[in-house]
Amino acid sequence: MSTFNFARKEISFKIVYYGPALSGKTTSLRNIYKTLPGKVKGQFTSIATETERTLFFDFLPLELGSIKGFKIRLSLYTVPGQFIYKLTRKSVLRSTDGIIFVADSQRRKKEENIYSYNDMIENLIDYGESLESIPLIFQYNKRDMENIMPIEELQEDLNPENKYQYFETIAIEGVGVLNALKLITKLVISKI
Ligand SMILES: Nc1nc2c(ncn2[C@@H]2O[C@H](COP(=O)(O)OP(=O)(O)OP(=O)(O)O)[C@@H](O)[C@H]2O)c(=O)[nH]1
Ligand SMILES: [Mg+2]
Repeated sequence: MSTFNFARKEISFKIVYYGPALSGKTTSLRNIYKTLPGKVKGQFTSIATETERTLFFDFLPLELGSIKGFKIRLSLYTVPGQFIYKLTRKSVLRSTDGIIFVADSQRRKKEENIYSYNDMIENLIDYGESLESIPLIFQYNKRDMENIMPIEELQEDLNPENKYQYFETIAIEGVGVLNALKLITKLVISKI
């Protein structure tokens, strides 16, 4: 839920990177952190296991320019994709203003993508929310890998009515990641 702070003239938005385990959510956030200039980004916080798997969440605050005298703050989060962290995923998703669903393009991840998408929808429903009110876009990630599904197949699995925009991304190289962030930012801001 976007929050207005009239005293400080700030508006804050929360954006969550959702998706199955190892799809590239943390890598996307790290790349954003690496790419953006110092004056825009705050500290990158990652609560992860020794093997770099997200344990609770990653967090990156950004401070963009002003709109009509209000400073725009973004809080970017990633959920832990591993199956066992279902409850943590749900709590990270709470009160989000926008979602970037990071799907893994590898064919062997087909079912996991679909499972994760449905898990996200269920969590939103439990919070009394839906995609009618929360902007969503897709990152079809790992486009550099072998044995990946064509975009049409990913669309059919996750976005069959083509309701949401998507980006083909290679998070380790930063390809498409910033464009996805720009679009979701535009969508959440335009909602207010
Ligand atoms: N080849 C390739 N590897 C990628 C890409 N994006 C991420 N990876 C690799 O995939 C692995 C998992 O990436 P993470 O970003 O940690 O995945 P995650 O979605 O945060 O995983 P969880 O925290 O377990 O949910 C890492 O070894 C990354 O380097 C990509 O676009 N291409
Ligand atoms: Mg992660």
